[in-house]
Amino acid sequence: MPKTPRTAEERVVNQASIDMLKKADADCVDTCFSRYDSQGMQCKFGVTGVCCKNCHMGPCRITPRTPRGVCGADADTIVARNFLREVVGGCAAHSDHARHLVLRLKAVAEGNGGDYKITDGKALRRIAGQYDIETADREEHEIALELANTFIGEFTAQEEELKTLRLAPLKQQAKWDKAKVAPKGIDRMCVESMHRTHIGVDHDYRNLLLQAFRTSLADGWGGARIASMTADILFGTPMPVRSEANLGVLEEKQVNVIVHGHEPALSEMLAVAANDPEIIACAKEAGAEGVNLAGLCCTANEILMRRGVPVAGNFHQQELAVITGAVEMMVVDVQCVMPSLPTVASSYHTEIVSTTDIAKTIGATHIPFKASDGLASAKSLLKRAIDNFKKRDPAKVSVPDEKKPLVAGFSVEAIKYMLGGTFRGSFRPLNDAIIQGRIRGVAGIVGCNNPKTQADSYINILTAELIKRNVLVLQTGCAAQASAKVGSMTPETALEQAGDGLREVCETVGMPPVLHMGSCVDNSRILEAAAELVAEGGLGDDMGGLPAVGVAPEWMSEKAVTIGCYFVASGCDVILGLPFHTSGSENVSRFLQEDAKEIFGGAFHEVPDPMDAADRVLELINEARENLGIDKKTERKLYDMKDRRQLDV
Ligand code: NFS
Repeated sequence: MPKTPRTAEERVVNQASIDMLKKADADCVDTCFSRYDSQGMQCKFGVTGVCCKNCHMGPCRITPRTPRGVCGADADTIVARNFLREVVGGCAAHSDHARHLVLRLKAVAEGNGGDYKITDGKALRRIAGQYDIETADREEHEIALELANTFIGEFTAQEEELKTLRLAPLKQQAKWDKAKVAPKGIDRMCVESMHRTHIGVDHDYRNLLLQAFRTSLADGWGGARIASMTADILFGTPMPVRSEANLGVLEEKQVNVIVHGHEPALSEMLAVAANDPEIIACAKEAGAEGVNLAGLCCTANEILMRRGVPVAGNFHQQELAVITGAVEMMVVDVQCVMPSLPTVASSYHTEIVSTTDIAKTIGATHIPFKASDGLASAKSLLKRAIDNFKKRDPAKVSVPDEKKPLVAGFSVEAIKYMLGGTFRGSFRPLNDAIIQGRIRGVAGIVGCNNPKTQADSYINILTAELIKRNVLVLQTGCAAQASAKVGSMTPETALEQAGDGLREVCETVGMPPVLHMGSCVDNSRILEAAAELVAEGGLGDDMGGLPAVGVAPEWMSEKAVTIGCYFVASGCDVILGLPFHTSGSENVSRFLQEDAKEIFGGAFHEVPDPMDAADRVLELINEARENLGIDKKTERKLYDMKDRRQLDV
C-alpha cells in the first residue's frame, strides 16, 4: 500500500526545494520523495537486518517461528554479516576514490600527469615527512613518487598494518592493538570481509563486528585520509574562501553546468575550463552571458573548498536542480548519483553526462573523461553544454532565488592559521577555549540527506541549537551544505546565533561557528583535527576522552555506516538520526551501542529527534569534561580591549 504522499513542505524544509518539488508535481516528474512515498511500508526484514541472501539456499528471513536460516545462521550472524557488508561498501567507495587520486599523483610524479601537477609542494613535503620519507634536498617529483608508492602500499599490504594509522594518537593506536583491530592493507580488508561473510565462514557476531570496525579504520585512517591528503597535494590545501549555496546559484542568463559526484580530478579541470576565454567567447556566441559552473553533493564540496565554486545543492536536490529547467548539462562521476537523473532530465533539455567507465546509467550520454588530456576533455564537455543552451525551453525555466553566502575551506591547516597566523599557527587557542569552557566541546555533524525525513531539517535544528549552547560545529558533506543554505557558515552568524563563549572566540578569530571541512572523504580532516586537539595537550591523551561527538542526522549511504564506525573506533560517540538495519539482533545492537564504548571509548546512539540529540551531545560533552576535570564553571565576564589582547586567540 503506497503511503499518502507527503506535501512538499513535509518533504523538505528549504524554500528553494519546496518550490522545485511543487514544480516537479506540475511537470509530472517523479523525485526520490515521491518514489519513497510510493514504496509504502518498507520490508521489515530488510529494515531489521534479518534477511540473508548470501547463498542460494535462501533468501532466508528470521522470524520467531523460523529463528534460523537454512544453513543454521541465527539473527545475530545474519545481522552482523549484513552490517559488515555495508561497511565494506563504504570503505571500498572512499578507498577506490583515493586510489584514483594516488594513481594520478604517481602519473604526475613520473611526468605523465598531462594537465595535472603538484599544486601544493608544502603539503607534499609535510605529508611525506609524516611517512618518514626523506624530503631534504629532493625534487618534488622524487618525493611525490615515493609517497605515491607508499600510498599504493597501503592498498596492497598483505601482512603489514596500515602506516597511516600512525597519524593517530599513540593511546588510540594502543587501543586498536589491544582489540586487535588495526587493519592491514585496504584491499585485503575489503576482500577478507567479503570472504568472512560468505556462507559458512565467520559466524560469531562479535568477530564479524570487530572486522567491521577494522575495515572502517582502513577507510578513516586509510582510504579517506589518503584521498584528502592526495587531493591537497594535487589541487591545493583548502584555505578560507567565500561562496554561495542553494539552487539560486543557477543563472538564468548563463549556460549552467553542474558537476555532481565525488572525485575532484574532473571537477577541477572543469573549474579551470569554465574560466577559459575561448569557452566564455563560445558561450557569448550562443547568446548566453557566460558559463556558470556549480556543484552538487561532495564534488561540490571539493571545488568549493579549493576554488569557491558555488554549491547548487546537496543530495536531495540533485533532481530538483534539473527540474529548474535551467541546467544545460550535469556531469557526473561516481557515488550518490541517482539513477533517476536521465528520466528526470527527459522532461527538460538537460543532458546527463557520465564520465567514468565504472559508473554508467542508461539514458545518460557516456563520454569517458580523458585525464591524460584533462583540460581539453573538460573544454569539449563545456562546448557541448553551450550547444545545448539553445534547446532550453524558457517556459519550463524556474530558478528559485534563494541562495546564502558562506565561508568554507577549513582544512586543519586553515584552522591552525586562523587561530594563530602563519608563524604561531596551532590549536592551542582552541584547546584553551575548550578548557576554559568558552567552547563546551566540538560536534562533527556529517552525512547525507534521506527522503525518509524532512530534508535538512534535523541538520539545521541541531546545528542551530548546538552553536547556541557554545558547541563548535565541524561539518562535511551534505550536512555542511544544509547549513550553508541557511547561512550558518558566515562569521556574522556567530554574532547572531552563537552562545556568548563561542561568539567571543569566533569574533576574535573571525571564523564562523560552523566550519565547513569539506567532502565526505574529508571526514578524515575531522579525525585529524581531533588528533591535533589531543597532541596540543590539556585535553587528555586519546581521542576517546575529548569533549567531542559525531552526529549523522540524515544519513543513508553505506559510506555513512563506515564513517560512523571509524569515528566510534577512534573513540568518538556517534549519534544517528536514523537507525542502522540491525534491530533484528539484540546482541548486535548492544555491541554497537554499549560494548563498543568499552573497547574503543565511543559507541552509537540512536536519537531520532534533533532537540533530544542536542541534549545528548551536551550530556556526552559534559561527561567528557568531567572526566578531564575541566567541568568547573568559569565566571562570565565582558572583555575590553586589554583583556582581549591577553586572550590566547
Ligand atoms: Ni557523504 Fe552521503 Fe553523498 Fe557526500 Fe552527500 S549523500 S555519505 S555527504 S554526497 S558522500
